[in-house]
This record gives sequence, structure tokens and C-alpha cells, in this order.
Amino acid sequence: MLQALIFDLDGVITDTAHLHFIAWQSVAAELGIQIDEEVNQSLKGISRMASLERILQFGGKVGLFSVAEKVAIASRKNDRYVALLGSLGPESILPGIASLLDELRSRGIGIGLASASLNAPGILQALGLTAMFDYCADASRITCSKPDPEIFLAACAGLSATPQRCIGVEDAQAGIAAINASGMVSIGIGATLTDADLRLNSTEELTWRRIAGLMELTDRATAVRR
Ligand code: B16
Ligand code: MG
Repeated sequence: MLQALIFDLDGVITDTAHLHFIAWQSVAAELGIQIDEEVNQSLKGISRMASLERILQFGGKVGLFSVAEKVAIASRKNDRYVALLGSLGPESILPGIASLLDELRSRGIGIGLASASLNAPGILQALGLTAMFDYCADASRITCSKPDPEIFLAACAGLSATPQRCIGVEDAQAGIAAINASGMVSIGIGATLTDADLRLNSTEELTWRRIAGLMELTDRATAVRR
């Protein structure tokens, strides 16, 4: 029996990856680093400070900044990102997600959030989805970021759910690794993802029928192993 679905936010509920990109691109350019779409892909699901480290590494500038300078750079990026978030509204919810949340709710299945973003509460608010989530793991309390399973396990605990009875949905490779390490069943959204129990091309394909089918397969596989 499926107890809960635990969603990543950026790239699954709404597409803020391009807003992160615009903000990082302008801050990186001021440091003399030009980042492209490929670098942006590698930042998905990664925390703000870890993203800055990756950008500095890509630009060959590791070790050139003090901790205080790095905190200031990250906060400059966040100010620009938050300003861009002003454009978000209910119409920014990715296709199929609003109806899926309604369906899960009507079936009594728990709905959780496992986002690395410290801006997650504000984003859910802007999308008009705050009340749809039974529990949101607090990224500020997480010590090990994805691919560590900590945030997904925190969401399961907050929902009083058993990981093996939950499905996690992610658009980042680090996120799929985190779900798999937590013992949950994984669904990946995106053409290039590997290792997910089910991989879909877009959120439009994330229907209740597919979710129920995946859980049935998983239950059968568990029964055969017993
Ligand atoms: P913030 P997710 C992640 O969100 C983003 O994918 C990642 O690009 C970002 O660096 C991270 O949140 C932190 O975001 O700077 O807003 O705290 O995909 O885990 O929902
Ligand atoms: Mg994501």
C-alpha cells in the first residue's frame, strides 16, 4: 500500500531551474566565469553553497575567496533569484501536477516535499500550493545534501511513513541517488536521468495510473524476493 508521494520542488512542481541559471550566470560573470547550460544541469538539486563551489571549480577559481566573501556572493545570487521569483504564480505549476495532487489527496495518500531550496516555502506560497502539502522537510535543518538520503528520510519521518511504502519524484541525478539510498521507490523526470525505478519525459506523464502500476510492480517484486 502506497503511503505517500514525496516531491522535489524545482523541476518537478515548477521549473525554476532557468531562474537559478539567470541569477548564477550574472553573479558568475562578475567573477569572470562564464557558465553554460551544461554547468547549470550539474547544479540541479545541489545546495546554494555547493553550487557556488562547483561554479568556482568550473572557472578555475577555487581557493581565491574567503568564507565571508563566498557567503556574500551566494547571498547576491539569492537576492537576484528571489527578485526573479516574483514572476511565479499558479500558472507556473508544471503540467499535470495540480490534478495529480488533487487525486492523491482524494485517495488519502500523503504528500510531502523534499527540496534543497531554502526558498521552498515562498515558492509554494506563490504557486498557491502550500495547503496541498502534508509535510515539507526543512532544508535549513538538513546537514547532508542530495545525493545523501537525509532530506527524503526527514520527509518520510514527518509524514510518519515507511520509506519502502513511499515514492520520491525528482528531476536531478543527485536526487534520484538520494531517493534510492533512502529505500523509497524512485521516479525520475527528464530524458537524461538514469537509475530511477521509473523514468518519465515530463510531469504530464506522471499520472495516477502510472504511479499505481509502479507500486503494483514493486509489491510483486518484493513478494517474489520473500
Ligand atoms: P536555494 P530542488 C534545488 O531545489 C535546486 O535544484 C538547486 O539548483 C538549488 O541550488 C537548490 O535548490 C538550493 O536553492 O538557493 O533557493 O536555497 O530541486 O531540491 O527543489
Ligand atoms: Mg529539482
